[in-house]
Amino acid sequence: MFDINHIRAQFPILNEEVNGKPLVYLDNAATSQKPISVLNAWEEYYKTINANVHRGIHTLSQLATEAMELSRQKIQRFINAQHDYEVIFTKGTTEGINLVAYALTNQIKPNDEIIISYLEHHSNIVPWQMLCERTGAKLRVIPMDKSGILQIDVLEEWLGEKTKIVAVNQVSNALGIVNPIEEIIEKTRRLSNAYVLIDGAQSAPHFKIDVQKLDCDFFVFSGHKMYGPMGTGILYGKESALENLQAFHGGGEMIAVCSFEKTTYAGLPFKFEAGTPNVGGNIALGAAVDFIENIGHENLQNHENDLLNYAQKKLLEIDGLKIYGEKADRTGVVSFNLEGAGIASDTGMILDKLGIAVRTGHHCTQPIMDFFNIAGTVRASFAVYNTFEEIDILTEGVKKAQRMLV
Ligand code: C6P
Repeated sequence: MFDINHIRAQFPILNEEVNGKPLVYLDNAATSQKPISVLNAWEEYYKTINANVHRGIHTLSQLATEAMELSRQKIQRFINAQHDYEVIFTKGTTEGINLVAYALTNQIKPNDEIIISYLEHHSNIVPWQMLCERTGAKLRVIPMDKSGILQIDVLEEWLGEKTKIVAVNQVSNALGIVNPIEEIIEKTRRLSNAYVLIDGAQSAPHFKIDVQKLDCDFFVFSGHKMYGPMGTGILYGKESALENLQAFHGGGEMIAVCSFEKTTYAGLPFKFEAGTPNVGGNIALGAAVDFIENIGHENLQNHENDLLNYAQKKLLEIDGLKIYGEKADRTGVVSFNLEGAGIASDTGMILDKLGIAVRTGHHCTQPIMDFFNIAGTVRASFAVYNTFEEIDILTEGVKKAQRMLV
């Protein structure tokens, strides 16, 4: 049974008022709100077992270590990784991608190729550009059509011996478009020996993820977008792919033996977890996984699809409103502009006065904005606690903005 009132009751922030109006939080692609169970898990850790992990013989350290490793196992099951040591705790998607891009450096030669797509967030563009600068490799970008659909046929021609990594997102944060990653992975496997990295920042909060079925080498996502705490994230890597990577950060816990002459590295996952981790955050991320699994992926996805369809229908009733990527398969996001209403942030500011939180601007995807020849969009993005009434409030707010601005 999907009970929206029961779900909303778990999010204290949803009772807040903003600018004297009940909060309508539609900026979930930027970060989701956190349920009580996640807040409690975090607080309980600090109140009862706060200690450093993997370092102490004393009881608290062991309890903290057990709790964090339990969370790693939950995340392993959540994404269906084969081993828990394939799950690396990070600060978020950005750190996960930077880690892989840096740690691949010694495997890349001048004129090797790295393939990304037009629909990437800056986090899945810039680390690869930096890798190209370090190594002399070339960046190739899968083009898209006017609807925002990736033209993946080019891969038949592009993939080959020179391709070293294909890095694409499963869902675009700017437009909500669901990309055909299964086909991209199949082509990559058939035509090259390249690694595949999937940026799952916008898919992990919405879809059931099965990294073994996908057969990707790396899958990265952020905890804070899936009801977990800020400053948490996951890099999944297939054991063989992770073993091939050079170390990223050097420091405590990532060594086997350290001397001034030579240091050898610890095994997985510790080789990639230098320094004291975000123990409380990582434990609370496990509670976020429980929250999603208690609702059930099917319930969550059905509700979010209904919200998206309803929002699209209501917003398109407004004359002069254009949705970007309207014709593509999408999830969780409606990105739009009002004709003649000036810049997107003007609409965003009016919505904010009405208690409605949306994101405006380029959404860290400037190439997509350049493609559509716009400076930005207004983006409403949904989570499982959003309601149809909130979409009605958004629609009325957008109409009001149109009356004021056009
Ligand atoms: N997108 C948005 O409002 P971090 O900041 O590391 O948690 O996630 C980076 C990132 C990478 N890839 C995709 C597809 C993303 O959507 C994001 C974060 C937020 O759209 C903040 S810019």
